[in-house]
Amino acid sequence: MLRPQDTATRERRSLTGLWRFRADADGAGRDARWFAGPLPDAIDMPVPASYNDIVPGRELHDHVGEVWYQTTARVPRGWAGQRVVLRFDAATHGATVWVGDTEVMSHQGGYTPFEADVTDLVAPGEPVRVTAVVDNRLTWATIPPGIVEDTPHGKRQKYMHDFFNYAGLHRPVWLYATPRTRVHDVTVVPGTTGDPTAADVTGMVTYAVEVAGPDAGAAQVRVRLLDADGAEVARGTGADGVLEVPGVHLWQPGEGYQYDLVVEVLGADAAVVDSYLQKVGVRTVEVRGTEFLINGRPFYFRGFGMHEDHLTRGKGHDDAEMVHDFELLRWIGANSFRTSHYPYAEEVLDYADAHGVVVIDETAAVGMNASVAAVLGTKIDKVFSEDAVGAAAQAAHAQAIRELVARDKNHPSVVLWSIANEPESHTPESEEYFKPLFALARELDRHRPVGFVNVMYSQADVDRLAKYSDVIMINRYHGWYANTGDLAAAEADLEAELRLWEAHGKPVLMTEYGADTIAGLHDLTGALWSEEYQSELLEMYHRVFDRVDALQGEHVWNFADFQTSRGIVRVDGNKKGVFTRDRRPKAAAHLLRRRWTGRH
Ligand code: BDP
Repeated sequence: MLRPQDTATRERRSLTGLWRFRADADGAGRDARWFAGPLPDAIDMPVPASYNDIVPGRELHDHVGEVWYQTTARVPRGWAGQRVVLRFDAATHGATVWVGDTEVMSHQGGYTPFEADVTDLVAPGEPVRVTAVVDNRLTWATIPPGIVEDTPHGKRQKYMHDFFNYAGLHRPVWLYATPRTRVHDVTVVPGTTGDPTAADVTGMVTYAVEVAGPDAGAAQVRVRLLDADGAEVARGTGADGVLEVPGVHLWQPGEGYQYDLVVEVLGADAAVVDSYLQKVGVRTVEVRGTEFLINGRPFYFRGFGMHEDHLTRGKGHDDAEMVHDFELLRWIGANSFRTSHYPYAEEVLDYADAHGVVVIDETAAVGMNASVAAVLGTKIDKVFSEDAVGAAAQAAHAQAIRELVARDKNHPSVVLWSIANEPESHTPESEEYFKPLFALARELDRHRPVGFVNVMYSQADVDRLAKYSDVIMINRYHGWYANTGDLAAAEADLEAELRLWEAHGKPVLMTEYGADTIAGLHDLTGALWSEEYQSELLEMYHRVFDRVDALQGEHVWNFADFQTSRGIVRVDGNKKGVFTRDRRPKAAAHLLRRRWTGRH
């Protein structure tokens, strides 16, 4: 799905700012038609932001069910005759939207965009009322899954994953205008002829353009590829084709060189009807034996599993926080991260593209594991069954994969899809559930490797899903959840385990390793939760990593401390960050910086 843009033929208006807001725990608003007029008894709520921590107290923090958002926007006068679209970059986890009194769309899935053509419902120059009801409930039909319990004390949301169920309008909302006949979608697949490591490489950019609208049938497509200085390096006509770029400037880790593909729809008189600008990074990705190759060269992942998580705003996108997080990644010497455990804001991927940061892009399929759930305090009997994660979840999961690939397919930073984090993967039921989902991801994108992240409860000797993955991604907590405090035993077990995974003959990535650490707690006797223990544990892992050839990457869990649900194994959230929640370094940050940059 294309992002809104300002071009010669397109214009967008951001609806971010303060919206009117009201919680609706009893679900009264739909019957009472709260969309049909000014939202009654509303408070101010910033968009984008999670609503949970804006108001002090438990009520909104622990709210289960629907909340209402409303704003009024004026449609620019200049949009007369254009097609007008209303787009939400995300509503977590589901939403229904009205324009004026008319319901225009519903969407499930908290981290991907959705939009509706509202041309007939708006008048250029006039104000329009936009109302959205957003539902934070997680059930056995949602990704991620959860359980809503009706108790004598009210509704309670249980979930099996380890991050707080922040909700609301987390990303920008847009009104935008396009010509009626327009570029509907663009797909680019970059490649090279021959060896991408050669001195003079020819880039091959395969493109496909979809045109929609009343005159789509007669429309012509023209594409021009411009280099970063604006010079045209290739052009093509027709809705699809291949552009050759001799002496191509490759996109690479650490250098986010991108071309601009100017896509134009031409009318009968060859006049430009619509133009859209698609960034293109030319790079190749390949798994060969135990190596992960970017542009034909082995790439070793250094970085983190992260979270979209900040004080006050929760999962709300913010450019200042985003750029600061990327600057911290640069400071520490990270070259990559995983969008654990859901698709991040598109702004994040754009930034990664532009700065050569490598991304493992993950769906929101997390918490499909009874053993992990038990550690976090929720008991479930059988995860993969019709009473829990069954056909309904699988359909939602397939849709989540479709929407992720549709949104992120053109990002050069994305080199690997992760279709789930830590599902149970040793039972026949889990294999039956996942087999079609791996096939779907491969069918949707034939050019990127696909994998999932394995959990410690489904080790190499029993796991049934690694065979469907191009890359082995594992999260391991030797020295924390296993061999707690005993780093010598942990070191032996970790190495033994990695040797088993190595036998698969595929690249192995450690996608999580770490220890909870209270910033400022110091101890010289190996005390858990101390800054010293976190550093010692990471050093132990690094010794092992440097002995195992198939190991192609290390992502520490986590970049920063983050909020979770209440529980006796969490102290104001998960403290495995190497930065605190307000981004101050723990001792481990300096250790990682030394390892990853060679600086002392
Ligand atoms: C893994 C999960 C991650 C948790 C982490 C932990 O993938 O979401 O936060 O462990 O326990 O199970 O800290």
